[in-house]
Amino acid sequence: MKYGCRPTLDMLDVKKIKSQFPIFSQKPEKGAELVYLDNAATTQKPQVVIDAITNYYSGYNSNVGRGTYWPATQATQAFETTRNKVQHFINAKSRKEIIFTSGTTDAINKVVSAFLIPDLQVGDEVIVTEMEHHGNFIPWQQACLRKGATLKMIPLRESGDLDHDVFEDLLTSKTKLLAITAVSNALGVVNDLHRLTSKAHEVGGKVLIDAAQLVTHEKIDVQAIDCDFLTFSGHKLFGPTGIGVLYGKEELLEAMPPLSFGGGMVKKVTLDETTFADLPNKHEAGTSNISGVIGLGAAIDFVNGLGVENIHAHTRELTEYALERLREMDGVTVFGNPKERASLISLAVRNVHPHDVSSFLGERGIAIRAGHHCTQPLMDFLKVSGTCRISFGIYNTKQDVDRVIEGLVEVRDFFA
Ligand code: C6P
Repeated sequence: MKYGCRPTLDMLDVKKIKSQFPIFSQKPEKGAELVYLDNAATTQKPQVVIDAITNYYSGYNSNVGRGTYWPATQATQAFETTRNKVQHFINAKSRKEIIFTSGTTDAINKVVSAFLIPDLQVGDEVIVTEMEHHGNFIPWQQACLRKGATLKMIPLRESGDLDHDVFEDLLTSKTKLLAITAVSNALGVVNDLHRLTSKAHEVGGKVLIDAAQLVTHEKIDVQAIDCDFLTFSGHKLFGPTGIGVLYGKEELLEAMPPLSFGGGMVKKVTLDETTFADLPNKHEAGTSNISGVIGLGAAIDFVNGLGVENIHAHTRELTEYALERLREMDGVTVFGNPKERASLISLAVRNVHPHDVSSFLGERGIAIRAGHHCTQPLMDFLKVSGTCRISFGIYNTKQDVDRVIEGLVEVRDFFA
């Protein structure tokens, strides 16, 4: 679909979109129909993505970048076409800047070991935030501990927004890197990436953005943000698990040692030395997750067909409706009140453990997540061990919101 003729929200037929996700057509023998409200954990998969993976395995299964026979050339073309799709999806300058990884966590770990650690000196500083997912926290923390560097943390204001005044005070000439999530997976806070990035650059720091939760929230433009690295996972974008993307500015990826070593990433190997392939192959050792890449390509087509802005408009409407209903409820606390919120809500039911809430709802076919959401520093800030999280996707409806609210009323009254 051409950009200019995308459907508007009113034209999006959610029922029709939902029918493209086979999981929702299941009629469970026992229990209620699935109300899936755990989209921040992973999204469901549309038939086009499942078909793309099946077609690869049944129609042209081969390794890529090696063979010259027909299934291999077709597989290589599908694989490399996805790289172009990712490039355009995030508006990277060049396809050489797109490296396939197994996910966000893998991409961040690779930047830590190939970019940060080799140059990290005692006394250098890395800045993260109090809202980071452990995947964008522990790798930096461990690198700093190992190398005698300092890990600094941008605190949150009561609303859940970052405290930008403190952030600016944290920046020094020793700031090596700022690692920041675009969207908090536990509070839904959306960060001001342009402002944070430009401030870090003023002191010469590099910036990595964890975009795991951003991909269905807004159209990503790495050139406009001017970040140095950006990572995301396919499975939160209606794509398969086990595939993710590392974007890096070409000059940085060029200067870095390979993310890992092995087949497919070399020009010449002798007993004494190895010369490495050009970007992007230099950073993709071994056989890639080919079906995952092809599935990711189909997921990007699916999302482009709908328009990220339309997905977001729909899920934002549901989020606002849910917030309105939750705020009317006695015995329920919503965490955070950020300036800009993505399509997720963390809450607590008075005197009920989050896991009891999620189990109770789960028995009624309502899928939410409970726990610390891999954000324990944030839970410490909130002074709780965990929360209940509702997160919306394109196939959710107001009826789903009503179902979860009814469930919360029941759980509250049951445990009262
Ligand atoms: N958050 C959630 O339920 P992986 O597992 O590598 O695909 O993504 C890790 C990750 C990194 N950053 C953020 C902001 C995330 O939300 C996640 C994954 C899931 O919130 C699973 S814990």
